[in-house]
Amino acid sequence: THDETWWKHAVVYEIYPRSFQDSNGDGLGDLNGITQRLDYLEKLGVDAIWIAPMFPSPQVDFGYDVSDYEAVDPQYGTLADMDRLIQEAKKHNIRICLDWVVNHTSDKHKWFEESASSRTNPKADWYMWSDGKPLDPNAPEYMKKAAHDGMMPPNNWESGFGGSAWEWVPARKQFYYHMFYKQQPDLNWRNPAVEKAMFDGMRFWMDRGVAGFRLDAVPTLFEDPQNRDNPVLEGTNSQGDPRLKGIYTDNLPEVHGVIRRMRAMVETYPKTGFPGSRVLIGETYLPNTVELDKWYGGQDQNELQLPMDMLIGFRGDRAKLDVPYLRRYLTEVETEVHGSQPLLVFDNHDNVRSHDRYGDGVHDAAIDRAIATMLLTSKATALMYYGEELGMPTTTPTRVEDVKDPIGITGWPREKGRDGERTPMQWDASTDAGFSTAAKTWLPVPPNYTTLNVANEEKDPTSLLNWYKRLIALRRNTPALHDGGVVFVDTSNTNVLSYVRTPPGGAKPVVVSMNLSAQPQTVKLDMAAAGVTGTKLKTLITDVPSLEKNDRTSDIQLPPYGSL
Ligand code: TEU
Repeated sequence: THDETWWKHAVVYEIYPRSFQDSNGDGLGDLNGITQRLDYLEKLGVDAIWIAPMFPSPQVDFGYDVSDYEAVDPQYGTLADMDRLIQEAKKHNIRICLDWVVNHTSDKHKWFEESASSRTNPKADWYMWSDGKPLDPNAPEYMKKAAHDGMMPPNNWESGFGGSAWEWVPARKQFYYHMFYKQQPDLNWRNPAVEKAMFDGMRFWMDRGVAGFRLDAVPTLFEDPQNRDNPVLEGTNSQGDPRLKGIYTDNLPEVHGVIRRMRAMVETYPKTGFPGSRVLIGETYLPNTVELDKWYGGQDQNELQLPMDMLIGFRGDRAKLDVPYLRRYLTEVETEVHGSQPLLVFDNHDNVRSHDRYGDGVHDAAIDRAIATMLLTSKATALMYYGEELGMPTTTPTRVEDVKDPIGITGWPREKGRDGERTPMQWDASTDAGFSTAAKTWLPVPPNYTTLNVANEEKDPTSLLNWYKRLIALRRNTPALHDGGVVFVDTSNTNVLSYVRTPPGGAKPVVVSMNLSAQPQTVKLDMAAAGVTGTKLKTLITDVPSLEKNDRTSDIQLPPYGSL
């Protein structure tokens, strides 16, 4: 039934709870704030929200360091607030997905405190403990820096957030492994008790009506049991340490067993709340469709419904809307992974916003609309990030003393951290952009909030917000935009991305065309190449006023970054 596969073609909206809406004037967003904004989300047309971690946490990594998986951080509210959010969201037809941090816990989690207390306690094997090796004067600096009592880390593994991935604990005279900050010790997934504890936590939330999980940093669950050194590549990483190839720390095949068991557990768990399957979304960052296919479970389709690959766009990098590349990419995700449901994502809380990655400073508004067009006219499930629908800017701190993200503090000035993409949501032109009433918000509101905000965009028929709303509504009501095949046409044109979507069962095909260049283009749409003959076009949506009534398939004048 339609409900069974609600997550296919859905629009999933990521909320960074710290920055969405503050309901109690402390300068931090909270769960009641999200509840207050459900009307907005429903009108936008989202099917589900994914809330970044709102569990109790020392907030070293702003919630990605969880100290209790079965409660709510008092900064964000109470369990009763969460229950109410789930119930209220349901009235708005919105499902709630949680961010399940599977790779590691906080070092303040009671599991870790127990595990770190001795080598013999009942949780001694819940984390990745290892003896050190004697100090080697030729070892790289980052390994020597981690030495204690004349002992160095067991190998060269690096934390993704800088320095050695090993931290010494005097009580055990051993090191523990942390893929991220040292306050985020990695769990030992070879221990069945760990799997059980994490699955129990998922059941706790499913009982409360949660409709799915986004699995954080899931490719790094397993490490080489022999602790072999990762191969050293040329050059240095963003923290200035040697670059390594993570063959012994990343994407180990054992992870797929866990995911298969998790999928089966989630699927067979008694239904609560909403009809339809619960969804597993994976933060998988996959390099190619061969790897992507494995995370779906290949032929069996028994792993993640929605692994994300992020081939489009990446942290910090200025990116180009390269038409041949996009054509290849979209073809691959739609056709080469056993008919799986693709997931498209441009923005999240770890990467410079697409507005800034792709913007050229001249055509930013049209570029934002073209990105929305691509996101919402593919058959993919669309993952979007709060503020993306407004064209909110990335506001990176300019002084190290203002930085909140520890990556930015340790990496300054080479790496300025992720604060820029986490600024408060811009609701209106009042104090703190309507986000809060506090004298000081946790991150400053970008100065353009007085003009760029929800209230203004709601009033402006040409705004990005209204473009998103119209596209989401159109996609919902147009079978060709969410089912059936795709044929790319005019593939010799390297400036214009055009495709025909042909739904099964005789519904009308839809053609999408975007000029992804800064020069005007004359477009010819070879509909016959897509097997569509003898038709006149009828415009469904365009941001080019002169094409509102277009019925031609040739001689179409598309201005820079125009969408039809
Ligand atoms: O990110 C995992 C991840 O792969 C990061 O290394 C990401 O590449 C990095 O943030 C880019 O600078 C997840 C969360 O999304 C991130 O916010 C957390 O900090 C991280 O896990 C640790 O839990």
